Amino acid sequence: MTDVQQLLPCSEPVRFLEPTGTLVAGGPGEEASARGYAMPEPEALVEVWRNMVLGRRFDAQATALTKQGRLAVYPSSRGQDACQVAPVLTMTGPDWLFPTYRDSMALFVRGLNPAESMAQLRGNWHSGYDPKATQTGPQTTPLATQALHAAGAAYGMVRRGTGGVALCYIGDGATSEGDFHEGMNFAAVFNAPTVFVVQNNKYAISVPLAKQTKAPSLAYKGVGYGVRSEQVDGNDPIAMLAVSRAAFEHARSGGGPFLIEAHTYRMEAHTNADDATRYRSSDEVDEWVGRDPIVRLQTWLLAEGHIEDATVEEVRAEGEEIAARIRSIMNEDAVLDPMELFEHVYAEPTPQLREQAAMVAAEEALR
Ligand SMILES: Cc1ncc(C[n+]2csc(CCOP(=O)(O)OP(=O)(O)O)c2C)c(N)n1
Repeated sequence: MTDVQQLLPCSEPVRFLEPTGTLVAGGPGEEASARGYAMPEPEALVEVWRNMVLGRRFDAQATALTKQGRLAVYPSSRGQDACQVAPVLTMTGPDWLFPTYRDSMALFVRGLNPAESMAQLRGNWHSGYDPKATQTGPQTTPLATQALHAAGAAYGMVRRGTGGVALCYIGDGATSEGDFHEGMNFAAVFNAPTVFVVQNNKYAISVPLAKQTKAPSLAYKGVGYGVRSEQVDGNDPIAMLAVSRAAFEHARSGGGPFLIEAHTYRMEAHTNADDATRYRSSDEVDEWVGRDPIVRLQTWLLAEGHIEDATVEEVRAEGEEIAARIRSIMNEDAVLDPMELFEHVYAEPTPQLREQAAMVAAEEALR
């Protein structure tokens, strides 16, 4: 293969498992095999399935908490479960994660304490967890800024010789941002071990992909920077794990960054504040519900005897316990100091800020 061919994605999204839950006849194809994407072992796939089931229960609970006024906002990743789980399970000790607002399920799978990870979505604090202690950047809302954080952190890990890889999630819409360009370019030029996972869920709020890009696949955006790139069926958990493993291996072994475009779909609205029926049809949603990544893998695991009906019931029950624990955590009111509003705004507070802080302090004193 020429250098350019080594960067190019497969002509079709990599797929191991059909939406019906049977393996693709003849395997994922010559192109995918030539790129080294190998069928993962069943135990790893059971772990992906288990985490998807638990992650989805977490996601459903978080959505319910918005309806109960316990969370201010929640961007669901229901339907994107394979994208949220497989790359995170590929991470090892020295690696760092750089998530967006959409990636709460990934944080849950990473093992973050929900009381801390949900503080921001509750509107209590900028980021409730300690990025250094958890090796996880804050969930960024300014689109694509995390691409710069990830590329910089990855380069820092090379300089320090930690052997770590930075995993960066990003949305399809955010690949139109300048920060995406700068992050990709920096990572490529400095050979920074960064795995960019573009979750192409087909919409940037109400803007469909066709109004976002003319690129035949978002993976081609990586090629322009000299970044090895791939497109994957993001609702096929087997393909997501196989390609994530290759991407991490490529980055960790000095090959530089890797871009994965995961073709997937956001089954819920953009957030609880959005009405998705205004810009997409229920037929379209139903079609994607039929490609549910959990049902797909579960069907195959059951058919192959890697799990049993009892395993499904056990994991379901575990999910209910987790949901109950999250409810009780989130039903407790956090103790907040309103004066914190004025901290960390400027190194030297402006006169206006001091005046406002004095007003709030006076009101608080009357309580
Ligand atoms: C720099 C910036 N511009 C605009 C917005 C407003 N905004 C929030 S989410 C969003 C759509 C993002 O879509 P995408 O990147 O596809 O991610 P998804 O929400 O689908 O996960 C926009 C435009 C923002 N948060 N930051």
